[in-house]
Amino acid sequence: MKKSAFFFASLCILCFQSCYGGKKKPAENQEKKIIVGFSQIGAESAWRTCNTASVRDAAQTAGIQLIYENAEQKQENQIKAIRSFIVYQVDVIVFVPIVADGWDTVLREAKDASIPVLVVDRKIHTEDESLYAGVIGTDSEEEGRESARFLQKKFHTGSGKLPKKKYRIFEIRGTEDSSPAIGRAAGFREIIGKDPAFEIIGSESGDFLRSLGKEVMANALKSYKNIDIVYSHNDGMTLGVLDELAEQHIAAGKDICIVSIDAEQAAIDALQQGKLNCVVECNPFLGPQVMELVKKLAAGQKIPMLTHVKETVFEEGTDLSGIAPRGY
Ligand code: GZL
Repeated sequence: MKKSAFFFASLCILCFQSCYGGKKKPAENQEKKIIVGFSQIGAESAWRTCNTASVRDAAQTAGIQLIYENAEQKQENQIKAIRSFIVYQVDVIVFVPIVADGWDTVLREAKDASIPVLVVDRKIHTEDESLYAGVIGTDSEEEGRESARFLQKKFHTGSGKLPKKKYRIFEIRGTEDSSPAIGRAAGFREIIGKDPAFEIIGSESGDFLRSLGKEVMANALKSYKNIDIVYSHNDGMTLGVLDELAEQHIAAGKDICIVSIDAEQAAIDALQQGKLNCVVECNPFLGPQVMELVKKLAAGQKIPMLTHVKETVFEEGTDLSGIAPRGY
């Protein structure tokens, strides 16, 4: 290589190192610290904030260096963050996909850089499963089915006797095109859609936000007569529903039956006060299990393609006194 070309190439590498720092080599006898790039959706709900804290605390406990990027609810920010992790040559990339589609290109770049990717909480749609090492999260379809099973129990259907009129359900969905919104809608319909005692009269997205949950509920009350049931995809939006019903002097949990998902403390409190009828748990405390999987990936080991965390259902009319503090 000519001297000038060599000089130019060296200059590029130096500039690159100064921009991104590049991975530091450990001192002789120092154990190499695992470096993880973590792209999180943002802070749209108490669940998300708790999930972020769980991952960050677990990284600290495990002695893993975490480079944390908050995408502020934008997929393009997540893609930029993943690209920066690749340039930095992290050992493992961990990300929560805000929506299910649109990840193949950047995940192929990570694969080409031989950096394993762990998908956390939400899922992605891809034809090429080799683009990620595995996913650990919650079973959104089952959360939707559990919500439907509670309604069947409460309204005594499944026994063949049909009510004089169908029970009218209004659904408030989570973030459009996100795997929890898709899964919770599909799981719910798998059961309710086959039950002639119910009809879903309307469905709008509240984007997992309390403010939009309130707005969507206000619009639904204007647009539909006799809503019997509200099925809300997360507690944040449900708290917005409760805000709106209180303003309109509608007795939540009595005039309208409400089923919600997450099980944050405020929702459990509302359940115990009779303002909610069923709360399906969605577990945000994924941090410790994420770090166990990270260690395996950093050591070049395989991990399961899918790990679902355990979840439970809290229902009215059962002993609610024993519910442990939710931690968020
Ligand atoms: C579900 C998670 C959802 C929660 C919401 O796995 O992605 O996102 O249900 C959160 O509260 O905003």
